[in-house]
Amino acid sequence: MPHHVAGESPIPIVLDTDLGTDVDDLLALIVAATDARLDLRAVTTVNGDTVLRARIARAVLDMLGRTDVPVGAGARVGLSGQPHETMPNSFGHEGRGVPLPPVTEIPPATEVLADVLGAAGQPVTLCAVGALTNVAQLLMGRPDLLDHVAGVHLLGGCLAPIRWGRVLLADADFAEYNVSCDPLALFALLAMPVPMRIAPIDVTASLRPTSADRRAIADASWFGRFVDEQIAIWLEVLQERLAASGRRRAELYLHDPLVVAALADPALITCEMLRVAARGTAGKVSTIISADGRVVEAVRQVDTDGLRKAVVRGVCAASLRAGVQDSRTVPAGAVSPS
Ligand SMILES: [Ca+2]
Repeated sequence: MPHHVAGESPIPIVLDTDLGTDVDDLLALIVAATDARLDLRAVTTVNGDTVLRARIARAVLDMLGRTDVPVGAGARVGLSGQPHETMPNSFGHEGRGVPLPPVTEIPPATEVLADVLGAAGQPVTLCAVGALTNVAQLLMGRPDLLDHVAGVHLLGGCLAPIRWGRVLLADADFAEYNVSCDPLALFALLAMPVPMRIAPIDVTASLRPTSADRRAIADASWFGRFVDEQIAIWLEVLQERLAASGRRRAELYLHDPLVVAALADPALITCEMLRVAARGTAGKVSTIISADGRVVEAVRQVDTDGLRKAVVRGVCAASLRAGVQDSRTVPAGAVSPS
């Protein structure tokens, strides 16, 4: 696993994301695009309207002056070729409040990923914070590129009961969204000779920012207000869904940023090497610790305060970059009129 040490060159990464639905992908992208310890080589999108997701990525990268980062649009459905029966790939709000660039030709994700891996002088870490389809498709089609991958770091799976304090929210066999969206991709990746790090949801389900973090984000120039509004849109959409099913209040979780921030700062996480297997069918897939599983590096503990600070720092750094890009005018649509 690449660990950054002061003075070393930044770690080359790509971010494969279902940006646009849960706002935590946006926070992951911001950390990836601004942390000096990381060298973001590409962003690729997965699951549902991947062209729209790619346009959102392009808009955010352009705001940050990262016009150098290529964006690819990936698989709309999983490796089965069919839309998932129980996992929605869109909540309908994707792109709201984002100053989207015009629709142009966007290259396929696997093409962008293959180009980045092929051209890289050192192995690249694939950060997968959505369904695993693009990554599996790439490495199944181009096994020659396996040597160019430092590791696949994914947000997904569940290895222990999910608890909030003493309250049991879900059992350890919980069918986590990212892996369940494309079970075949998970099975394929687990069978590949590529190092894997898993940040499972039993660990990330307790990672929440504070209200002071939200204020710090909102105060970080027009870009911070844009991020804060994206958070508000997501929480509103999520709250409508939760209310319909009579469940708890919508909260913001720092699932996806953990994958990226922990790569920049390994001190944020404590990992264990565990044997992990996948069980289940298309509708319900669980990751389990099993003697016949394959060895993965599993995140078991997180420095929550450290992660919160890394995310706020990322937004502040992004605001500075965005300010340099455009110190006089706010891009149309970046912030709704108040
Ligand atoms: Ca995601």
